[in-house]
Amino acid sequence: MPFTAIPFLENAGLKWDQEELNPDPQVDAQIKFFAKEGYLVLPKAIPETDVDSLVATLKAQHEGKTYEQWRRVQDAWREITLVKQIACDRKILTLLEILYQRKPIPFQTLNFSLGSEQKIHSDCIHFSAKPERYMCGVWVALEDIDENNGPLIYYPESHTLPIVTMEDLGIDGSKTPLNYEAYRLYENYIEDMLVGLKLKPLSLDIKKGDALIWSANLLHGGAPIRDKTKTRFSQVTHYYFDNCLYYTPLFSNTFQGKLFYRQIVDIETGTPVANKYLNQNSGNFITNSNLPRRGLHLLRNWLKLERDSGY
Ligand SMILES: O=C(O)CCC(=O)C(=O)O
Repeated sequence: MPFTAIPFLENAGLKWDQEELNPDPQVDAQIKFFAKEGYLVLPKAIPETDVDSLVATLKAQHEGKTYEQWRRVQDAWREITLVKQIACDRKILTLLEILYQRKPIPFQTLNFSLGSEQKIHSDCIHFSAKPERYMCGVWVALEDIDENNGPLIYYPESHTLPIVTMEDLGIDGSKTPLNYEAYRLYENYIEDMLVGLKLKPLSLDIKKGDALIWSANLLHGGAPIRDKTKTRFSQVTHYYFDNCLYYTPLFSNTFQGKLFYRQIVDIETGTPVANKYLNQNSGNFITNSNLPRRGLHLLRNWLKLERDSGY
């Protein structure tokens, strides 16, 4: 397999039909599907008993609150063993390592009780890496999903599109206030792009315990909830891969090297992971130019925003 700085699956020069990418024909087919479509569905990825027990634990933990009040819980892996267990599921980690040829690092979990209704986006605006595209999401259904409870929607093959950055919108991310105002412009841009390119979405109709992997730049979001009485229990785990530099493009100006670094923690080990660039440790400092002026107060605000918004 040729070495490339980007994930080998994202190498447009690879001749899918002519190369055996894995000796196991089923895995070989999975790799090729993921490379072409940018996503992969894994039926029965997580045992039903674990899923039921996790939903019961989440409900017990939020007793007395409406689902709306805990629609999205970030990083529950710190308190709930089953969340961590799903994030670190050995079979999923092994497959991710095959797909990316690097060790996967689960670094964030989101547990939803209701559909997110989140606008279409690529995770590359929130979680990027250098080399780029070393990131993916794994979405696990904690109950049966259909068109009524706000399923995940996603755009096959959209991962091959260029990555949209804040610079593309004429915005210097390193100077924008650390809030999500500029993000709305990004969402509008993507909305226009979907119309302009006539991209066709799929809606994720899967059963409890099934999962879907999306690649870094695959466009996705949450469909409107048609039946407001329905829950949509699900868990997303976001993964980076080792030996990369991790940062948030939304608050960066990459061309000028002003990167808003992320200090990620490996959920498996509970320890921080060093940012690395070309095999060397890189700084973990934050270079958004708003910070010196408003200092720690702003940083705290941003961290809270990040927590509340799921990023
Ligand atoms: O679960 C959803 O509806 C969307 C989740 C999502 O977009 C994300 O975690 O990046």
